[in-house]
Amino acid sequence: MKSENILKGLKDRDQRGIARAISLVEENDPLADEILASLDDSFVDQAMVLGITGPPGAGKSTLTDRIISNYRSQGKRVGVIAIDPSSPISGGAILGDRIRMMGHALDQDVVVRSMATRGRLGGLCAAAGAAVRILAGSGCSVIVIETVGVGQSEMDIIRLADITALVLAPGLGDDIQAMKAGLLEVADLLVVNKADCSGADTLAMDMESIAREGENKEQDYAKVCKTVASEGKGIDNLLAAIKSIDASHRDSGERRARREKAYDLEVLDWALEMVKPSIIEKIKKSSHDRKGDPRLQASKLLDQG
Ligand SMILES: Nc1nc2c(ncn2[C@@H]2O[C@H](COP(=O)(O)OP(=O)(O)OP(=O)(O)O)[C@@H](O)[C@H]2O)c(=O)[nH]1
Ligand SMILES: [Mg+2]
Repeated sequence: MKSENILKGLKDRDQRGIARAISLVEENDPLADEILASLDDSFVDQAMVLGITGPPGAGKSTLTDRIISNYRSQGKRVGVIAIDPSSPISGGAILGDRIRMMGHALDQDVVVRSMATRGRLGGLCAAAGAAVRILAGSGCSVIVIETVGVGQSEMDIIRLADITALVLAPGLGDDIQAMKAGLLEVADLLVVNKADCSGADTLAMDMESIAREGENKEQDYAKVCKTVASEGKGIDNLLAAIKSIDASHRDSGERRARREKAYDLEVLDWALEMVKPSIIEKIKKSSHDRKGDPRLQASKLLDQG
């Protein structure tokens, strides 16, 4: 696709144009600057970025699918960035997410983008941040980032979201315990999905008490919502909770504070991307004997200016 066609496609909100634009920015293509400059920043400012995180199999994609339907019935255009922790070669999870969102495949106002965490050259935050901008700039007023909450890059990426929902489900075992601590800190909302399964009430009660503990900390009270994503139950209530959190974050300045932090994170990620090639070049050129402390060698390399 030629550059003017990509820019036109983006302007026309054409799915292929948007997909191509995201790929080019991800690849740090020379056209990236032009693409990003063509976007309407006011759309980016207004859009709501919703993070959906939680352990594998909790029902994040099924829930996202329902969330899309609900926002679509309100006439909103929706973007989805599905972060895929699997290898880009297997493609398993990507396919799974695509299939689960197939109900929206023909809808021009639902734009789904998968992004692999492994085997990528660039930083995930940089790429996802750019994708958020492109989706928002092409008219998506809600952008969902779905990510499994493990690993540092995935924890970082959730900081791009204005509001984060942690999705849990009964019967997922000890994994939840292990990941809960870190994820709870970033969650504005706790979703107990698979409320039709046994153990859901206990899990919800546990979450309620954890959320109440949170009340004493600096963070806000995290609300607990029960859902049966596979049957579309509890979604209205969940979206009402999201709406009220969004409104209070806008009032309190929390939304702005989060956006500022996210912005800095993206700048850092891009800056690291940009210095990496020159450092690799320096390592290649330097005539060191590969003895002694590599850390010292690194600082010598950087001191060379
Ligand atoms: N019983 C029941 N099953 C559900 C519910 N929601 C989702 N499921 C099923 O749970 C399985 C996992 O759902 P996904 O939406 O793929 O879960 P996920 O969190 O996106 O999984 P990963 O992307 O692999 O991390 C699927 O077989 C769904 O049909 C629910 O509310 N109740
Ligand atoms: Mg999924």
